[in-house]
Amino acid sequence: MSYYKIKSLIEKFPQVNLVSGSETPIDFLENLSRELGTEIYVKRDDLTGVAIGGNKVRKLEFLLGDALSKGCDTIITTGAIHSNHALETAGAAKKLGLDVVLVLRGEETATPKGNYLLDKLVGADIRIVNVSTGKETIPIMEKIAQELEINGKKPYIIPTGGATPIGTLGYIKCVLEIVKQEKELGVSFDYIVHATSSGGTQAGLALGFHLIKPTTEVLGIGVGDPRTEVIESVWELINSTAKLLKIEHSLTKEYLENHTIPGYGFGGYGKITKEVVDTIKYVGSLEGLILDPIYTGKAMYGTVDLLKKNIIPKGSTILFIHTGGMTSIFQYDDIIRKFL
Ligand code: 5PA
Repeated sequence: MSYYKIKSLIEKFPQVNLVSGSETPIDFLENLSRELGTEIYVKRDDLTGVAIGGNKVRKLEFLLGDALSKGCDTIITTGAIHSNHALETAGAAKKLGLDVVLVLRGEETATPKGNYLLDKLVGADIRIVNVSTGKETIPIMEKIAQELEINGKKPYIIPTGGATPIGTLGYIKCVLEIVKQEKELGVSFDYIVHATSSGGTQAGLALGFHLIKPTTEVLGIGVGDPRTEVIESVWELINSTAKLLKIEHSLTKEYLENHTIPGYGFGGYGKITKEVVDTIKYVGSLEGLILDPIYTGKAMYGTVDLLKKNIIPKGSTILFIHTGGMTSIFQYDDIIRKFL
């Protein structure tokens, strides 16, 4: 399908401009490329603007566009206590003059630190709930929405990570941006590599490249969530987003099974090991680029390892998506210090 066809389909959806300067840079990582014997570039989606930046801002351009088009005035969302998504949503909602309620999974007694501290600084209404899964926060958000409605408010619920077809449009739009930047830079990426969790980033990139430039392989590196659940949610998002766009696609679940890479979760979400800290130091000392310990540090470990194992062949041109999350360094500083 042509670039312009996808562009015109996406433009029909309500959206707000949140990404600073409307696109994020792509930088060549010269020292890392020399070390790894390949051409590796980074897409600076950590610089999307709004709070501390990150991949959620792209999804929020469409999600908040949808909320505003429906006349909503209060955004409700959820995540772990240090969720990047929750902070980005709070920052973006505030910027647009909307109220925001964050339902965060954690302990009432948690010390405000990292993103939880920043959530307070952007003035979010924070409700800490002692539940362990994202699913359990759905009825809690629905109840808050009902209460708000009784008080004359118009709430809009965004699920974990903004993982909806509307949110996924943000990463299809990002594919258009990358393809345009490829032309400007005179490169063609063989591989796109990124951290995957709630699935919208991977669904948007995989569907977008499949439609616009199918020779590019999109690899989602699992960062600790159960792999089968990630594949299920990415698959569901791909199909529901294609339906929303009223288009056919020939991506298969088998493609996702081969492109959702296991083995780099290091014990699960929020677990940080020496290998992850070493990777952050390695990239930091070669490029002055700071990765985070929960998502991008693990995804970069995976990228380097896939190159070592020749699963990504040496000499390939790779675009690593820096999806943000840097503040978790300050959340997990005690653990990180142990591995310095
Ligand atoms: C997150 C997710 P997806 O959720 O789109 O798969 O993105 C994965 C991802 N990088 C990658 C960073 C920095 C992320 O924060 N974060 C979640 C959050 O609540 O912050 C959704 C889990």
